[in-house]
Amino acid sequence: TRLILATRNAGKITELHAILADAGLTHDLVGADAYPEIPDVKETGVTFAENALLKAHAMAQATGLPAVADDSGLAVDVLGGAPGIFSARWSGRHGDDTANLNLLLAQLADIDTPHRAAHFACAAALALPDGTERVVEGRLRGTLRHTPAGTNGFGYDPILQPDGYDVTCAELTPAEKNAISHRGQAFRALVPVVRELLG
Ligand code: ITT
Ligand code: NA
Repeated sequence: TRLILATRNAGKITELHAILADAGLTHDLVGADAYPEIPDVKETGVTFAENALLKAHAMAQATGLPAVADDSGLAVDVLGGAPGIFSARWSGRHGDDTANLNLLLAQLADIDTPHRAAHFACAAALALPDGTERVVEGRLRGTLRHTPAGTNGFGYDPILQPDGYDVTCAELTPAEKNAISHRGQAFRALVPVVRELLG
């Protein structure tokens, strides 16, 4: 069966293929780029879960196929949880990872390490064409570096050092990151739900 990955973020798609295959999902996974005619839904939700459901439902409705979606971001304690759902466009330029990361580092320049706690959050949603929906969440807690390190991953990976590690997410291998990440946790929890609803 075909299962649509309702995202156009290349970093997410790479991770989702690995996470879902490792979890034993045998569905034919197809990214949103296979459907260029389907417009991106407006992310009008106020939580990761709401936005993930919006994206999954839009794709399931438009294609008539089951879809999973990911809404995710970085929540910084000292910023009251920002950038949060605005992580992809924190600088004003949607998807400009470098600009977003650099703006955040500038905003936190005077904050010292004990006060740089943050976490990645991911909501993983499944929607069926009949309107059935499920959503689960995962988190990865850590501390923000002052200087980026590492070239793996995407987004804010070069500045988040997971708790218990002395490297950033961008210095982990893809397999190491997926084993502990917000996205890995959320989508591994979604797999039994996919199996239950799709077979
Ligand atoms: P889609 O809506 O098409 O899925 P998007 O990039 O707009 O793509 P989001 O609105 O969920 O997706 O934004 C997620 C942003 O949060 C992403 O651009 C990164 O900046 C950040 N982010 C999410 N997961 C991350 C991860 O694993 N590592 C680093 N940064 C991450
Ligand atoms: Na979003």
